[in-house]
Amino acid sequence: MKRSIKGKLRLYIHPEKVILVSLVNPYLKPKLRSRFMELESLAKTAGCEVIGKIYQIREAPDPKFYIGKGKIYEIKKLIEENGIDAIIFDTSLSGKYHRNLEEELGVKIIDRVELIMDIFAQHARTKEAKIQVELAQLKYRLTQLKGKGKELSRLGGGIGTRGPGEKKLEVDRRRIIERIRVLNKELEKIEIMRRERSKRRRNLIQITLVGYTNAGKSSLMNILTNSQVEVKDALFSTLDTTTRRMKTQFDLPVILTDTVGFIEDLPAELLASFHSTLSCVKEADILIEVVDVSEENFLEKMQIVEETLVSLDAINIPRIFAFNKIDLVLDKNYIKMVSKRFEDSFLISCKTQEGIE
Ligand SMILES: Nc1nc2c(ncn2[C@@H]2O[C@H](COP(=O)(O)OP(=O)(O)OP(=O)(O)O)[C@@H](O)[C@H]2O)c(=O)[nH]1
Ligand SMILES: [Mg+2]
Repeated sequence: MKRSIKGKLRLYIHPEKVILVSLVNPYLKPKLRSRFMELESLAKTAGCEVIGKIYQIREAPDPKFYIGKGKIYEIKKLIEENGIDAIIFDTSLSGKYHRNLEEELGVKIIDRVELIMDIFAQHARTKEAKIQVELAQLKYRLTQLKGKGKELSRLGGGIGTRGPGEKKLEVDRRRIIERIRVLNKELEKIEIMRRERSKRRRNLIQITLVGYTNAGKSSLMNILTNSQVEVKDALFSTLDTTTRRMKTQFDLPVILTDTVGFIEDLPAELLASFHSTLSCVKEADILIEVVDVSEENFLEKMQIVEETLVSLDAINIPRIFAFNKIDLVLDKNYIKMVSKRFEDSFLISCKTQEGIE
């Protein structure tokens, strides 16, 4: 136990030990490595220690346990040998799979959606973000309770059970519905204030930073507007919007907004709950898409940003491409060649400030 600065007693609990499980169909096998890497980053960001990784290539999931019997046996052995706290599946699992797996394995079962939401819950700072995350979590819980009268049995606390501010999430269906109603009302009030603010900004040129999570949006925001938005090598560090005046060569009234990043299979519940935070994307005059070109699969991630912009109704907004982290790239010629395919593109480094004026 340690004493925090404010003098409150805080428990420092050991990280939860987890196993990552991915099931892919044969066509998606080439994506397995990058998916596992991303799942591992998500698990680490959520504060877990990854003990094992298991994958299975199958045409279709097993009807009872999602993965095959042999894999279940392998996981059981790992649980016995290592004292595992939770198994994280790289997919959105139905309530039925959740229950069957929990009963069979006797440990907590977490899916990708819950994992992402758990990170959002831990990172939410403002009242608006907290409400949006809790709403998304509760709506997801409800979909899992569908068709069953019984409550969700969640083994233990920690990952997957946390709400914003370490509050425990509601598990009772009736109370979930009531809480969703209350949260929706609160969110409505905040949205009215946000709309007022955005009305006042109508005569300004609005530029919004978009991109995959951890691409360097907040880093670029800080450089361009001299701000101090938190920058971290973690997924979803930013969950709120920051808007600042930006200096330009032409003395135009330009404001720049930094916001939440995207990810493959961004849970629909989160996208819906965050529609007000993400309104700065749809309402922008120009978007700057920040791309981390030090990642080998950056083109795939650009495709996911593309799809997310479609679902946000922002695909027709003029876009500038900032190919970031060029300082980490050895084969700069390849990136230069790729960037030529995009009309307005810049090769930059927020670290060395190369390419940024
Ligand atoms: N080497 C290098 N690292 C960078 C560069 N730009 C950003 N980073 C690092 O990348 C990590 C993520 O940067 P952020 O600015 O927080 O990224 P973000 O897109 O705002 O991420 P989220 O808010 O989590 O979605 C941090 O560790 C940064 O220091 C760069 O040009 N070069
Ligand atoms: Mg950020």
